[in-house]
Amino acid sequence: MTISFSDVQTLYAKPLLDLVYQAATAHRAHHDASEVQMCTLLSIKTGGCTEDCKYCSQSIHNQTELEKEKLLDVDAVMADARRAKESGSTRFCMGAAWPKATDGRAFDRVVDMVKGVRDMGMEACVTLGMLSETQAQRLKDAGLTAYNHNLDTSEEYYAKIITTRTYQDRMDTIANVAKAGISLCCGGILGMGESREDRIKLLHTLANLNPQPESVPINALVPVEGTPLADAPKLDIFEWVRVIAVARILMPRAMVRLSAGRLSISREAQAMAFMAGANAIFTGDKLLTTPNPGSNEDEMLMNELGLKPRAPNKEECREKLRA
Ligand code: SAM
Ligand code: DTB
Ligand code: SF4
Repeated sequence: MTISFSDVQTLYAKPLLDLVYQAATAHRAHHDASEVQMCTLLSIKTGGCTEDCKYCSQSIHNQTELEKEKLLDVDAVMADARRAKESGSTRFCMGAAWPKATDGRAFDRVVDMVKGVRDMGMEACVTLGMLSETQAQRLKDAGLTAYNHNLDTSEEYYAKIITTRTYQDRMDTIANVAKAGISLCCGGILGMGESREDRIKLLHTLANLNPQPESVPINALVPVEGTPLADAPKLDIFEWVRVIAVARILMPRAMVRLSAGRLSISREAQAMAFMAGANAIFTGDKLLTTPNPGSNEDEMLMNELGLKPRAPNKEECREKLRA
């Protein structure tokens, strides 16, 4: 069923506490609201990306201080994945600064990484840029749980943030992921100077994807020195909460993931986000290239809020929910 644009507008404009209450209700109808999924990110190939995303530390078009790194060895990635599992993560996400996945030895290695993570009993997610249908099928055969490919913002604002590819390019990869039967992790970034209307358009597009994303990462811009967005105006934190709440209501079965930007978001605002239906975070002191709250800090926050890390083996339950 198509969700109309005006319905999303109306929802977004509700009094904040009514909106959060509605989101909390939707959250409780589909999930155990005392659980938060812990996920760990690893940059498996860092920097040197030819795309010109204005927010990104890894683009060759931006003058950032970043050490480039070649694609990591499978063994090094497995060691990191094992540590992530030991520290309570149930999902391991690997990111490569590629504009698109290219067939060959590097892609074969990523396939091996996916198999290795799945063999450890964790969910595996990768983000490798644009992906063809056959590449998606190979990742599916390796056991990949989800592919991360964000729409970032509205189609109109996208062209102001990235000029080297189009919204349609993103949609094509999303379709290839769906055709292969891989779950989609797809969300956006807030705080890039976009308008409220852009945020509503993004939510409208995400909610009308068929199938809907299994996971919706909500990133708050991490301003990186040397990028055109280094001095972007600060995001109003209640806009962040609104987006989380609307995402939860429109995509009730999805995992709503608090992704980049938590380091500069207060504990109180994060608590409100959990109330509004967020149920996953990235843990560990680094995202891909930028800092993240340390595990101790997150553990304290979870304890104080009475939240617990989601146990492994929940994936099957979600498969059933989707059926
Ligand atoms: N190259 C692949 C791509 O762009 O599809 C994958 C890696 S990319 C770093 C993954 C996502 O991280 C982007 O789509 C964007 O939403 C998010 N991201 C990157 N830099 C960010 C920043 N400085 N602040 C917030 N989110 C960011
Ligand atoms: C997503 O939406 N957020 C994560 C994950 N998908 C790959 C990445 C956040 C990256 C933040 C900037 C950095 O650390 O380089
Ligand atoms: Fe960064 Fe991904 Fe854009 Fe490359 S495609 S510049 S890695 S966000």
